[in-house]
Amino acid sequence: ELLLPMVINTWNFTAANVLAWRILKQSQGGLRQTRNAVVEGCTKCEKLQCDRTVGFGGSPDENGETTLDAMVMDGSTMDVGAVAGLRRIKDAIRVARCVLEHTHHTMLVGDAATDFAEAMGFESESLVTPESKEMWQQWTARNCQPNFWKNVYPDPQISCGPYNPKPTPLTRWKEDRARHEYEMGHKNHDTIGMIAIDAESNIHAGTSTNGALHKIAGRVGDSPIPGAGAYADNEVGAAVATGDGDVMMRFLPSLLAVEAMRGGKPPAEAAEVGIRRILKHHKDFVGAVIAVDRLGNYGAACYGMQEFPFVVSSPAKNRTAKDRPRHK
Ligand code: SD4
Repeated sequence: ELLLPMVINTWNFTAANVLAWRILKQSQGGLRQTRNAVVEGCTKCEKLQCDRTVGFGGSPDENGETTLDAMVMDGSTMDVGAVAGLRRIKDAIRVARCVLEHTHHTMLVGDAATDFAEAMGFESESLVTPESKEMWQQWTARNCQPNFWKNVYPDPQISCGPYNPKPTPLTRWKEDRARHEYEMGHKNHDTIGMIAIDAESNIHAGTSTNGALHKIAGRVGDSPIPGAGAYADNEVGAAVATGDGDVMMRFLPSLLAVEAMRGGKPPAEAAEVGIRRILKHHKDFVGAVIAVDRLGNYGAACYGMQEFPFVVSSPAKNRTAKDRPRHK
């Protein structure tokens, strides 16, 4: 069975997969298109604001602003381009690509990344939408419900006060996020992570996200960090991760998965290695890893979610596959 070329990505982000697959198939004739496939596939999600967790107008931070994290990694050269906390630019992964192709650096952050993007010709504009403003207002309004906060801030003047000044923001963030995740049934974490492999086993992996809900301004997740959000090595394969980035980035689950495949594990087991390592230390963690070997065999593992859908296109398959249910 022919498994290559292939495009695989997290969640039900089918439109991104379809576009990447179309680009990749144009590679027949020797032109390597895996980079275009991953970058333009993830760009599709940024434009569609997939699940409102990719692209502009989602996951507003404490100041009401949306910032973007993205990365692209080339498994043949081991080059990486990434942006973190990118402000006022919608095309996060295209800017990450510019970091890869036009600099000797790996990652640019914040306002300076915006300056770089503008120098590369990207338009700067607000990433706030009426919807993200509403999300932010609801979040801040919720912080003013005296009952919810009375255990955290016994003084009703503080718990129900104006949003500024900000008392112990970390505590508030954790409490509010826990409550939100309960309400949403863990719908918080929806980064796009995509892997494209051509017929010669050339690999690119990439990610794009607007990060986590209810974050302090300046927070960066796992997605732009090589080995955490994604990793690719033509000699072995690639992996991408999605989930609670604050925890995941401490364990580099994508690197763990690739190294497990290098050690001989099949992809599904390799993906599990990353998840299990995190679980040893964080029982309440929510996340998933997809792993693909250089021949196009793939597998995934998830924890803390009912199911983890992902999308695959290859000569053998063009469908949405569902991973096994959560591990115990
Ligand atoms: C982050 N990992 O910034 C991202 C969020 C996410 O699926 O949704 N991942 O933590």
